Amino acid sequence: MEAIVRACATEGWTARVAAVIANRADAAGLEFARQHGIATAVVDHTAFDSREAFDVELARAVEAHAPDVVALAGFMRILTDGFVERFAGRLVNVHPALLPAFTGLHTHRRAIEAGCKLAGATVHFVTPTLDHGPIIAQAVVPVLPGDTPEALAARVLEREHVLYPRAVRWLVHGLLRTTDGIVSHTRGESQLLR
Ligand code: NHR
Repeated sequence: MEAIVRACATEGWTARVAAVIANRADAAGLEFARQHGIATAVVDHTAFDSREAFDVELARAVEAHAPDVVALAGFMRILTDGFVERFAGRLVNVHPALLPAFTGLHTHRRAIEAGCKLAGATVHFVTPTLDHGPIIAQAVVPVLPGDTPEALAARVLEREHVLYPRAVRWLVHGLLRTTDGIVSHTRGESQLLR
């Protein structure tokens, strides 16, 4: 999230970050947002009886800012179909694995245990099926001998901080086209970050 805020400010995007919204009042990104004059909101999922009820309120909080793009950044609650469909085509996530491999949690440990020599991160459109939306961009890193999940996570995260702002900028600037579930950059920029 911080990388997106910084890229937006320093790269002259024709956009601004309208709001930072969290489900936890102690999310570190909220303080960062306040310090940068960005509106914040908290929708506490523990205050709702169901995922549907939480997502209705979350959607209300998001729509209050009329965003063109909604970027999940460290957001850890699985979203209902209703929420995802409402923001279809403008809802994106960065997942710390080379999708479609290693959806879900503990991706780095699972990649090491599988003996993978490559790992990475994927920016994708969010669809109702978890970690399954059309792939916008991927970054690859090596898995090194003796890697721990923590060491691999740090290597991947460093690339996520380059990859995700770039992908969000493309979306904001209308440079992406999706055909039959395949996302392409309209000017042919590489969607693979090495
Ligand atoms: N929602 C939908 N519908 N589709 C996706 O692809 C989503 C999503 C919500 C979040 C981010 C994803 C990640 O990149 C994301 C993608 C949380 C979980 C999870 O199991 C899974 C994937 C992701 C985020 N969450 C648990 C839950 O019950 C809670 C886990 C926790 O609180 O630590 O929601 O990592």
